[in-house]
Amino acid sequence: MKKTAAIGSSDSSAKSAIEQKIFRALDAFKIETPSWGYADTGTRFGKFFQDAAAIDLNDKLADAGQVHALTGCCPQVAVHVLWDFQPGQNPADVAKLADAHGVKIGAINPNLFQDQIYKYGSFANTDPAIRKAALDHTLYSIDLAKKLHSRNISMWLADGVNYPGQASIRARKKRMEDCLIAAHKKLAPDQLLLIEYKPFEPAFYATDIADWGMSFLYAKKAGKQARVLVDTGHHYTAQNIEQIVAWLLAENMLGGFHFNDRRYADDDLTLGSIDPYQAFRIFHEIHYHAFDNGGKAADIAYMIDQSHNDKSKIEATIQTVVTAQELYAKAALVDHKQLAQYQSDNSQIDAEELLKTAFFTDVKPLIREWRRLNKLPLDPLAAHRASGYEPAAAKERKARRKALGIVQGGSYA
Ligand SMILES: [Mn+2]
Repeated sequence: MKKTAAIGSSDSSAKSAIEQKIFRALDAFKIETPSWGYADTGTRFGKFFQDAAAIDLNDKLADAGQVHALTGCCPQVAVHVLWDFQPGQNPADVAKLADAHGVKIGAINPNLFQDQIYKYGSFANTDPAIRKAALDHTLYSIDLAKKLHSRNISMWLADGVNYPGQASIRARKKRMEDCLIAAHKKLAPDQLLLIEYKPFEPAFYATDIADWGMSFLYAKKAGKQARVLVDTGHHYTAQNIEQIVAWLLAENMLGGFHFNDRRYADDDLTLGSIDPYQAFRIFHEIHYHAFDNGGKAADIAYMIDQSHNDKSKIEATIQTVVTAQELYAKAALVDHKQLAQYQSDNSQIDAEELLKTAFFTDVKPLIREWRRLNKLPLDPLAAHRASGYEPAAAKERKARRKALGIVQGGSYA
């Protein structure tokens, strides 16, 4: 039985093979950070405010720039249209602002869940005027994305109903489809419409896009440029997420991820804090798919969607990114040829051990080496703390809040 060499092995060719796999994985791996992850966010019970939390888009982009400068793998920032753009704001100015902070605007997220008109849904609403308002905002978002050269329009449709009998589930499905088809028609040829799903919350009886199968069918109906977006927190606890990922890869329908970790529901905890093996298994399916595809990796948007109510937002983002790099690199260590052989032989223990060996390999020394070669800090979190960025931001933002009359208070998100 072939053994996977550990790092530090006397077999230098095996060591260099591991090094090559890790460096290649890290060179390719980019993950988008969310603008909202730098601002005060919380739970539905309350927010705990932080002096260093971003106040405006400039702050958010500055924080994202800090994360990218230290990690070298977060060149793009996802934005929410209503949280980040002022009405009538020139997109070119926003692009310039991002440039000034060393980042680019990434996925554009329309806001179809917060306005009062969306009490009974947006695209699935019975009222044609509300559906039109939702569609108009989506088309505006698509246009904004065109001007910002953003490829991904990320659709989080929180539509759903709370009580049995309240709505025709089939009629809601049809209205949702019609709006998605109308939105898809306005995409530029290089744009993608990513459709996110979630089993429950905010609706607690029937969510209109409750699982990956519904997202998949909506995407197929919408058109060729629609894909499924997998938010790792949007599954029931026992769900096998990597199996969903493998299916979507096989069907060329995986558009991207919103990464976060969870223990109970959509907890929005830091990636890898609860179940790092889960994220590893997802990355494994992606690497294995690339192996079977002649080494060509699927074009997937890796994004973070987390809410840090009590952790420092920038530190938590750096922690997430570093963890994502480690798990992606570990998953790249799986010997796919050997795995395929074990699978064909039904050698289940050997196959399983191959995954576990990769997972338990300490990739940190080689990731540090990759950082050194790329002129990045060897320890991004330590470098961030040493930079004094956060205390300075806290001081300046606290004073600016005071000058602007912004009161951090209230108990409801
Ligand atoms: Mn999400």
